[in-house]
Amino acid sequence: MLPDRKAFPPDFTFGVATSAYQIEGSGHGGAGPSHWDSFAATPGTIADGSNGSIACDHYHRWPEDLDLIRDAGFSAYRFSTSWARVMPDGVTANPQGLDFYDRLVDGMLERGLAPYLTCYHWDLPAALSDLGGWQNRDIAARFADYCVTIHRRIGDRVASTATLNEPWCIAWLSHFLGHHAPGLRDIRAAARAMHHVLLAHGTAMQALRTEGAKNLGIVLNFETAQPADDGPDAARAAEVQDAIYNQWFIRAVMGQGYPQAALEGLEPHLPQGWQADMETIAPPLDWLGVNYYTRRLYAAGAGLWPQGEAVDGPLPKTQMGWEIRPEGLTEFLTRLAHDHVGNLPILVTENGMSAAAGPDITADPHRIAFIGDHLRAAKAAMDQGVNLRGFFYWSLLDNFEWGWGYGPRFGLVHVDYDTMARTPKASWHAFRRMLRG
Ligand code: IFM
Repeated sequence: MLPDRKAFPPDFTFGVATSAYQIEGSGHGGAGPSHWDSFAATPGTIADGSNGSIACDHYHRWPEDLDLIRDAGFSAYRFSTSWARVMPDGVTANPQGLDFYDRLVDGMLERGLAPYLTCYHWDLPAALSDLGGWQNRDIAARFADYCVTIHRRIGDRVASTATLNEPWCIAWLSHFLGHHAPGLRDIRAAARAMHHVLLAHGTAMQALRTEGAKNLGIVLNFETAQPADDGPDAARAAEVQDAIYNQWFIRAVMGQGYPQAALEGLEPHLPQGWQADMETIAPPLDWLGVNYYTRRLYAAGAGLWPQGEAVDGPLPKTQMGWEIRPEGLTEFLTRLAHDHVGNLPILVTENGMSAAAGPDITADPHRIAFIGDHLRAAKAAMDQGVNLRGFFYWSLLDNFEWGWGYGPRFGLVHVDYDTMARTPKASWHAFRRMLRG
Protein backbone atom coordinates (compact mmCIF):
# COMPACT_ATOMS: atom_id res chain seq x y z
CA MET A 1 0.00 0.00 0.00
CA LEU A 2 1.19 3.50 -0.73
CA PRO A 3 0.61 6.06 2.04
CA ASP A 4 -2.09 8.68 1.87
CA ARG A 5 -1.07 11.75 -0.13
CA LYS A 6 -2.20 13.80 2.86
CA ALA A 7 0.62 12.35 4.95
CA PHE A 8 2.91 14.74 3.00
CA PRO A 9 2.67 18.54 2.81
CA PRO A 10 0.59 19.87 -0.13
CA ASP A 11 3.70 21.41 -1.75
CA PHE A 12 5.74 18.19 -1.47
CA THR A 13 6.85 17.21 -5.00
CA PHE A 14 6.14 13.75 -6.37
CA GLY A 15 7.87 12.91 -9.63
CA VAL A 16 9.54 10.23 -11.70
CA ALA A 17 13.12 10.10 -12.98
CA THR A 18 14.84 8.81 -16.11
CA SER A 19 18.12 9.46 -17.91
CA ALA A 20 18.90 10.19 -21.55
CA TYR A 21 21.09 7.20 -22.46
CA GLN A 22 18.78 4.74 -20.74
CA ILE A 23 15.63 5.69 -22.65
CA GLU A 24 16.18 8.01 -25.62
CA GLY A 25 18.03 5.94 -28.19
CA SER A 26 21.54 7.30 -28.64
CA GLY A 27 21.57 6.59 -32.35
CA HIS A 28 18.98 9.25 -33.22
CA GLY A 29 19.06 12.98 -33.86
CA GLY A 30 22.62 13.78 -34.83
CA ALA A 31 24.08 12.67 -31.49
CA GLY A 32 27.78 11.87 -31.38
CA PRO A 33 29.10 8.62 -29.91
CA SER A 34 29.47 8.51 -26.15
CA HIS A 35 31.82 6.36 -24.12
CA TRP A 36 28.80 4.21 -23.27
CA ASP A 37 28.42 3.34 -26.96
CA SER A 38 32.04 2.17 -27.16
CA PHE A 39 31.90 0.44 -23.76
CA ALA A 40 28.78 -1.46 -24.83
CA ALA A 41 30.46 -2.40 -28.12
CA THR A 42 33.22 -4.13 -26.13
CA PRO A 43 32.57 -7.86 -25.61
CA GLY A 44 31.70 -8.89 -22.06
CA THR A 45 30.71 -5.47 -20.73
CA ILE A 46 26.90 -5.68 -20.91
CA ALA A 47 25.15 -8.78 -19.53
CA ASP A 48 22.88 -9.29 -22.54
CA GLY A 49 25.21 -7.79 -25.16
CA SER A 50 22.82 -4.87 -25.67
CA ASN A 51 23.37 -1.12 -25.86
CA GLY A 52 21.44 2.17 -25.72
CA SER A 53 21.22 2.85 -29.44
CA ILE A 54 17.42 2.41 -29.47
CA ALA A 55 16.66 1.95 -25.76
CA CYS A 56 12.98 2.87 -25.26
CA ASP A 57 12.89 5.06 -28.39
CA HIS A 58 11.87 7.94 -26.16
CA TYR A 59 13.48 10.25 -28.73
CA HIS A 60 10.40 9.64 -30.89
CA ARG A 61 7.86 8.58 -28.26
CA TRP A 62 8.35 11.32 -25.69
CA PRO A 63 4.82 12.79 -26.00
CA GLU A 64 3.33 9.43 -24.99
CA ASP A 65 5.81 9.14 -22.12
CA LEU A 66 5.03 12.60 -20.80
CA ASP A 67 1.31 11.78 -20.99
CA LEU A 68 1.97 8.76 -18.76
CA ILE A 69 3.71 10.93 -16.16
CA ARG A 70 0.88 13.46 -16.15
CA ASP A 71 -1.86 10.83 -16.10
CA ALA A 72 -0.37 9.15 -13.02
CA GLY A 73 -0.70 12.49 -11.22
CA PHE A 74 2.99 13.38 -10.88
CA SER A 75 3.84 17.07 -10.92
CA ALA A 76 7.54 16.84 -11.83
CA TYR A 77 9.81 14.98 -14.22
CA ARG A 78 13.52 14.50 -13.56
CA PHE A 79 15.29 13.97 -16.90
CA SER A 80 18.84 14.34 -18.18
CA THR A 81 20.26 15.92 -21.28
CA SER A 82 22.82 13.96 -23.25
CA TRP A 83 26.14 15.76 -23.65
CA ALA A 84 26.85 13.68 -26.76
CA ARG A 85 23.52 14.75 -28.30
CA VAL A 86 23.96 18.42 -27.43
CA MET A 87 27.66 18.48 -28.39
CA PRO A 88 28.52 15.47 -30.56
CA ASP A 89 32.27 16.18 -30.36
CA GLY A 90 32.03 17.38 -26.76
CA VAL A 91 32.50 21.06 -27.61
CA THR A 92 30.40 22.12 -30.64
CA ALA A 93 26.66 22.63 -30.15
CA ASN A 94 24.31 20.52 -32.27
CA PRO A 95 21.15 22.54 -33.07
CA GLN A 96 19.13 19.37 -33.64
CA GLY A 97 20.01 18.11 -30.17
CA LEU A 98 19.15 21.40 -28.51
CA ASP A 99 15.86 21.53 -30.43
CA PHE A 100 14.96 18.13 -29.04
CA TYR A 101 15.33 19.25 -25.44
CA ASP A 102 13.56 22.51 -26.19
CA ARG A 103 10.51 20.58 -27.42
CA LEU A 104 10.74 18.15 -24.52
CA VAL A 105 10.71 20.91 -21.91
CA ASP A 106 7.80 22.67 -23.63
CA GLY A 107 6.01 19.32 -23.68
CA MET A 108 6.45 19.03 -19.91
CA LEU A 109 5.15 22.51 -19.28
CA GLU A 110 2.12 21.92 -21.54
CA ARG A 111 1.27 18.94 -19.31
CA GLY A 112 1.79 20.78 -16.04
CA LEU A 113 5.04 18.93 -15.26
CA ALA A 114 7.92 20.82 -13.63
CA PRO A 115 11.17 20.03 -15.50
CA TYR A 116 13.99 18.88 -13.17
CA LEU A 117 17.12 18.88 -15.32
CA THR A 118 20.23 16.80 -14.71
CA CYS A 119 23.07 17.92 -16.99
CA TYR A 120 25.16 14.74 -16.81
CA HIS A 121 23.93 11.21 -16.34
CA TRP A 122 26.99 9.39 -17.66
CA ASP A 123 26.96 9.71 -21.47
CA LEU A 124 30.34 11.40 -21.95
CA PRO A 125 31.12 12.27 -25.59
CA ALA A 126 33.63 9.73 -26.90
CA ALA A 127 35.78 12.58 -28.25
CA LEU A 128 36.34 13.76 -24.66
CA SER A 129 36.90 10.23 -23.46
CA ASP A 130 39.69 10.04 -26.07
CA LEU A 131 41.35 12.95 -24.25
CA GLY A 132 41.22 11.12 -20.93
CA GLY A 133 37.65 11.93 -19.93
CA TRP A 134 37.30 12.43 -16.18
CA GLN A 135 41.01 11.78 -15.68
CA ASN A 136 41.82 14.98 -17.54
CA ARG A 137 41.57 18.21 -15.55
CA ASP A 138 40.31 20.05 -18.66
CA ILE A 139 37.02 18.19 -18.30
CA ALA A 140 35.96 20.75 -15.68
CA ALA A 141 36.00 23.65 -18.14
CA ARG A 142 34.44 21.54 -20.92
CA PHE A 143 31.64 20.48 -18.59
CA ALA A 144 30.94 24.06 -17.51
CA ASP A 145 30.67 25.11 -21.19
CA TYR A 146 28.24 22.30 -21.85
CA CYS A 147 26.07 23.20 -18.83
CA VAL A 148 25.96 26.83 -19.92
CA THR A 149 24.98 25.82 -23.48
CA ILE A 150 22.07 23.80 -22.13
CA HIS A 151 21.10 26.51 -19.70
CA ARG A 152 21.00 29.17 -22.42
CA ARG A 153 18.51 27.06 -24.37
CA ILE A 154 16.18 25.64 -21.71
CA GLY A 155 17.24 27.22 -18.41
CA ASP A 156 14.43 29.80 -18.58
CA ARG A 157 11.87 26.98 -18.23
CA VAL A 158 13.40 24.38 -15.91
CA ALA A 159 12.38 24.23 -12.25
CA SER A 160 15.81 23.10 -11.10
CA THR A 161 19.19 22.04 -12.43
CA ALA A 162 21.54 19.37 -11.12
CA THR A 163 25.08 19.35 -12.41
CA LEU A 164 25.85 15.63 -12.03
CA ASN A 165 24.14 12.38 -11.26
CA GLU A 166 25.96 10.04 -8.87
CA PRO A 167 29.63 11.02 -9.02
CA TRP A 168 30.50 7.80 -7.14
CA CYS A 169 29.39 5.88 -10.23
CA ILE A 170 31.10 8.32 -12.63
CA ALA A 171 34.40 7.97 -10.78
CA TRP A 172 34.72 4.88 -8.56
CA LEU A 173 32.40 2.38 -10.24
CA SER A 174 33.79 3.28 -13.66
CA HIS A 175 37.51 3.81 -13.00
CA PHE A 176 38.25 1.58 -9.99
CA LEU A 177 35.68 -1.22 -10.09
CA GLY A 178 35.49 -1.18 -13.89
CA HIS A 179 31.77 -1.94 -14.11
CA HIS A 180 30.77 1.18 -16.07
CA ALA A 181 32.30 3.09 -18.97
CA PRO A 182 35.20 3.55 -19.45
CA GLY A 183 35.65 0.23 -17.62
CA LEU A 184 39.00 0.97 -15.95
CA ARG A 185 40.46 -0.73 -12.89
CA ASP A 186 43.17 1.72 -12.00
CA ILE A 187 43.57 3.57 -8.72
CA ARG A 188 45.35 6.56 -10.26
CA ALA A 189 42.61 6.98 -12.87
CA ALA A 190 40.00 6.56 -10.13
CA ALA A 191 41.58 9.12 -7.79
CA ARG A 192 41.80 11.66 -10.59
CA ALA A 193 38.20 11.04 -11.62
CA MET A 194 37.07 11.31 -7.95
CA HIS A 195 38.60 14.78 -7.83
CA HIS A 196 37.91 16.07 -11.34
CA VAL A 197 34.24 15.15 -11.24
CA LEU A 198 33.90 17.41 -8.20
CA LEU A 199 35.99 20.14 -9.80
CA ALA A 200 33.66 19.95 -12.81
CA HIS A 201 30.65 20.31 -10.52
CA GLY A 202 32.06 23.39 -8.78
CA THR A 203 33.23 25.00 -12.03
CA ALA A 204 29.84 24.44 -13.65
CA MET A 205 27.99 25.78 -10.60
CA GLN A 206 29.98 28.98 -10.80
CA ALA A 207 29.42 29.33 -14.55
CA LEU A 208 25.68 28.69 -14.17
CA ARG A 209 25.39 31.24 -11.37
CA THR A 210 27.12 33.80 -13.58
CA GLU A 211 24.42 33.10 -16.18
CA GLY A 212 21.76 33.77 -13.56
CA ALA A 213 20.68 30.15 -13.17
CA LYS A 214 18.53 29.42 -10.11
CA ASN A 215 17.82 26.41 -7.96
CA LEU A 216 21.07 24.53 -8.53
CA GLY A 217 22.07 21.27 -6.91
CA ILE A 218 23.84 17.96 -7.28
CA VAL A 219 22.56 14.39 -7.07
CA LEU A 220 24.61 12.01 -4.91
CA ASN A 221 23.99 8.33 -4.27
CA PHE A 222 24.28 6.74 -0.84
CA GLU A 223 24.49 3.08 0.08
CA THR A 224 24.57 1.79 3.64
CA ALA A 225 27.94 0.11 4.31
CA GLN A 226 27.93 -2.23 7.30
CA PRO A 227 30.37 -4.85 8.64
CA ALA A 228 29.44 -8.44 7.81
CA ASP A 229 30.65 -9.68 11.21
CA ASP A 230 31.77 -8.40 14.61
CA GLY A 231 35.50 -8.46 13.89
CA PRO A 232 37.69 -5.34 13.64
CA ASP A 233 38.69 -6.04 10.01
CA ALA A 234 35.11 -6.06 8.78
CA ALA A 235 34.42 -2.88 10.77
CA ARG A 236 37.41 -1.25 9.12
CA ALA A 237 36.34 -2.42 5.64
CA ALA A 238 32.87 -0.92 6.13
CA GLU A 239 34.37 2.30 7.46
CA VAL A 240 36.57 2.74 4.38
CA GLN A 241 33.72 1.96 1.99
CA ASP A 242 31.48 4.41 3.83
CA ALA A 243 34.14 7.09 3.42
CA ILE A 244 34.55 6.45 -0.31
CA TYR A 245 30.86 6.11 -1.08
CA ASN A 246 28.94 8.13 1.48
CA GLN A 247 31.35 10.87 2.57
CA TRP A 248 33.80 11.77 -0.20
CA PHE A 249 31.36 13.71 -2.35
CA ILE A 250 29.02 15.23 0.22
CA ARG A 251 31.89 16.42 2.39
CA ALA A 252 33.66 18.01 -0.58
CA VAL A 253 30.63 19.86 -1.96
CA MET A 254 29.77 21.13 1.54
CA GLY A 255 33.31 22.43 2.08
CA GLN A 256 34.15 19.81 4.73
CA GLY A 257 37.20 18.33 2.97
CA TYR A 258 37.84 14.75 1.90
CA PRO A 259 37.38 12.04 4.58
CA GLN A 260 40.57 10.71 6.10
CA ALA A 261 39.64 7.02 5.72
CA ALA A 262 39.43 7.49 1.94
CA LEU A 263 42.43 9.81 1.66
CA GLU A 264 44.60 7.09 3.20
CA GLY A 265 44.37 5.12 -0.03
CA LEU A 266 43.66 7.83 -2.56
CA GLU A 267 45.90 10.73 -1.64
CA PRO A 268 49.07 9.34 -3.27
CA HIS A 269 47.16 9.19 -6.56
CA LEU A 270 45.36 12.53 -6.49
CA PRO A 271 46.50 15.27 -8.87
CA GLN A 272 49.18 17.51 -7.40
CA GLY A 273 47.85 20.62 -5.73
CA TRP A 274 44.35 19.17 -5.30
CA GLN A 275 43.95 21.07 -2.01
CA ALA A 276 43.79 24.38 -3.89
CA ASP A 277 40.63 23.21 -5.71
CA MET A 278 38.59 22.51 -2.62
CA GLU A 279 37.09 25.98 -2.48
CA THR A 280 36.02 25.85 -6.15
CA ILE A 281 34.34 22.51 -5.45
CA ALA A 282 32.14 23.90 -2.68
CA PRO A 283 30.02 26.84 -3.87
CA PRO A 284 26.68 27.09 -2.04
CA LEU A 285 23.98 24.66 -3.17
CA ASP A 286 20.26 25.38 -3.32
CA TRP A 287 19.34 21.75 -2.69
CA LEU A 288 20.80 18.26 -2.40
CA GLY A 289 19.54 15.26 -4.38
CA VAL A 290 19.72 11.88 -2.62
CA ASN A 291 19.54 8.56 -4.46
CA TYR A 292 19.04 5.58 -2.20
CA TYR A 293 18.51 1.93 -3.05
CA THR A 294 20.20 -0.56 -0.75
CA ARG A 295 22.72 -1.66 1.86
CA ARG A 296 25.92 -3.67 1.36
CA LEU A 297 27.79 -5.77 3.89
CA TYR A 298 31.60 -5.82 3.92
CA ALA A 299 33.88 -8.57 5.17
CA ALA A 300 37.60 -8.39 5.78
CA GLY A 301 39.54 -8.93 2.57
CA ALA A 302 43.19 -9.58 1.96
CA GLY A 303 45.44 -7.52 -0.28
CA LEU A 304 45.78 -3.89 -1.10
CA TRP A 305 43.70 -0.92 0.05
CA PRO A 306 40.72 -0.67 0.39
CA GLN A 307 40.91 -4.26 1.77
CA GLY A 308 37.44 -5.63 2.24
CA GLU A 309 34.92 -7.29 0.05
CA ALA A 310 31.18 -7.04 -0.37
CA VAL A 311 29.33 -10.17 0.70
CA ASP A 312 25.76 -11.35 0.31
CA GLY A 313 23.38 -10.08 3.00
CA PRO A 314 20.37 -11.86 4.57
CA LEU A 315 17.57 -9.38 3.74
CA PRO A 316 14.93 -9.84 1.00
CA LYS A 317 16.34 -8.79 -2.38
CA THR A 318 15.33 -7.17 -5.63
CA GLN A 319 15.67 -8.77 -9.07
CA MET A 320 19.27 -7.52 -9.11
CA GLY A 321 20.09 -9.05 -5.72
CA TRP A 322 20.07 -5.71 -3.91
CA GLU A 323 18.96 -5.95 -0.27
CA ILE A 324 15.73 -4.11 0.53
CA ARG A 325 16.19 -1.95 3.61
CA PRO A 326 13.84 1.07 3.80
CA GLU A 327 15.12 2.26 7.18
CA GLY A 328 18.41 3.05 5.44
CA LEU A 329 16.63 5.96 3.73
CA THR A 330 15.56 7.44 7.08
CA GLU A 331 19.08 6.94 8.40
CA PHE A 332 20.74 8.70 5.46
CA LEU A 333 18.31 11.61 5.40
CA THR A 334 18.75 12.31 9.11
CA ARG A 335 22.53 11.75 8.93
CA LEU A 336 22.90 14.10 5.95
CA ALA A 337 20.89 16.82 7.63
CA HIS A 338 22.77 16.40 10.91
CA ASP A 339 26.33 15.96 9.64
CA HIS A 340 26.40 17.87 6.38
CA VAL A 341 23.57 20.01 5.04
CA GLY A 342 21.53 21.24 8.01
CA ASN A 343 18.27 22.72 6.79
CA LEU A 344 19.19 22.79 3.08
CA PRO A 345 16.27 21.40 1.05
CA ILE A 346 16.73 17.72 0.18
CA LEU A 347 15.01 15.79 -2.59
CA VAL A 348 14.96 12.01 -2.88
CA THR A 349 15.90 12.15 -6.55
CA GLU A 350 15.90 8.35 -7.05
CA ASN A 351 14.49 5.37 -5.23
CA GLY A 352 13.02 2.26 -6.79
CA MET A 353 13.42 -1.45 -7.37
CA SER A 354 13.97 -3.84 -10.24
CA ALA A 355 11.36 -6.59 -10.40
CA ALA A 356 11.10 -9.15 -13.20
CA ALA A 357 7.96 -9.21 -15.32
CA GLY A 358 5.74 -12.23 -14.62
CA PRO A 359 3.12 -13.74 -16.94
CA ASP A 360 0.94 -10.73 -16.09
CA ILE A 361 3.26 -7.87 -17.01
CA THR A 362 1.17 -5.38 -15.04
CA ALA A 363 1.41 -7.18 -11.67
CA ASP A 364 4.19 -5.79 -9.49
CA PRO A 365 3.11 -6.19 -5.84
CA HIS A 366 6.71 -6.19 -4.57
CA ARG A 367 7.36 -2.82 -6.17
CA ILE A 368 4.24 -1.34 -4.57
CA ALA A 369 5.36 -2.62 -1.16
CA PHE A 370 8.88 -1.27 -1.79
CA ILE A 371 7.61 2.20 -2.70
CA GLY A 372 5.17 2.31 0.22
CA ASP A 373 7.88 1.33 2.71
CA HIS A 374 10.36 3.86 1.34
CA LEU A 375 7.80 6.67 1.29
CA ARG A 376 7.05 5.92 4.93
CA ALA A 377 10.80 5.91 5.64
CA ALA A 378 11.11 9.32 3.96
CA LYS A 379 8.21 10.62 6.03
CA ALA A 380 9.85 9.32 9.22
CA ALA A 381 12.87 11.50 8.43
CA MET A 382 10.61 14.51 7.87
CA ASP A 383 8.99 13.85 11.24
CA GLN A 384 12.49 14.05 12.72
CA GLY A 385 12.96 17.49 11.22
CA VAL A 386 14.63 16.75 7.86
CA ASN A 387 13.78 19.40 5.25
CA LEU A 388 12.72 16.89 2.59
CA ARG A 389 10.86 18.51 -0.29
CA GLY A 390 10.20 15.78 -2.82
CA PHE A 391 10.43 12.15 -3.93
CA PHE A 392 11.14 10.90 -7.45
CA TYR A 393 10.57 7.26 -8.31
CA TRP A 394 13.21 5.54 -10.45
CA SER A 395 12.04 4.97 -13.07
CA LEU A 396 9.08 5.87 -15.26
CA LEU A 397 9.89 3.13 -17.79
CA ASP A 398 11.72 -0.18 -17.86
CA ASN A 399 14.98 0.79 -19.54
CA PHE A 400 18.64 0.10 -20.28
CA GLU A 401 20.15 -0.75 -16.90
CA TRP A 402 23.77 -0.11 -17.91
CA GLY A 403 26.01 -3.19 -17.50
CA TRP A 404 22.93 -5.29 -16.73
CA GLY A 405 21.34 -4.50 -20.10
CA TYR A 406 17.55 -4.74 -20.44
CA GLY A 407 16.99 -7.57 -17.91
CA PRO A 408 16.22 -5.57 -14.75
CA ARG A 409 12.87 -3.81 -14.85
CA PHE A 410 12.63 -0.67 -12.71
CA GLY A 411 9.65 0.90 -14.50
CA LEU A 412 6.21 1.89 -13.30
CA VAL A 413 5.45 1.27 -16.97
CA HIS A 414 6.38 -1.96 -18.76
CA VAL A 415 8.19 -1.61 -22.08
CA ASP A 416 7.97 -4.33 -24.72
CA TYR A 417 11.36 -3.92 -26.42
CA ASP A 418 10.14 -5.56 -29.65
CA THR A 419 7.11 -3.35 -30.21
CA MET A 420 8.01 -0.46 -27.84
CA ALA A 421 4.49 -0.73 -26.41
CA ARG A 422 4.12 0.95 -23.02
CA THR A 423 1.83 -0.73 -20.46
CA PRO A 424 1.28 0.84 -17.03
CA LYS A 425 1.87 -1.59 -14.19
CA ALA A 426 -0.09 -1.88 -10.93
CA SER A 427 2.51 0.39 -9.28
CA TRP A 428 1.69 3.15 -11.80
CA HIS A 429 -1.99 2.74 -10.91
CA ALA A 430 -1.13 2.76 -7.18
CA PHE A 431 0.65 6.11 -7.59
CA ARG A 432 -2.30 7.37 -9.62
CA ARG A 433 -4.71 6.44 -6.83
CA MET A 434 -2.46 8.07 -4.26
CA LEU A 435 -1.81 11.28 -6.21
CA ARG A 436 -5.15 11.76 -7.88
CA GLY A 437 -7.19 10.61 -4.91
O1 IFM B 1 19.50 2.99 -13.48
C1 IFM B 1 20.26 3.60 -12.48
C2 IFM B 1 20.38 5.08 -12.72
O2 IFM B 1 20.94 5.36 -13.95
C3 IFM B 1 21.25 5.71 -11.66
N1 IFM B 1 20.85 5.33 -10.34
C4 IFM B 1 20.59 3.95 -10.07
C5 IFM B 1 19.67 3.37 -11.12
C6 IFM B 1 19.40 1.88 -10.83
O3 IFM B 1 20.59 1.17 -10.89
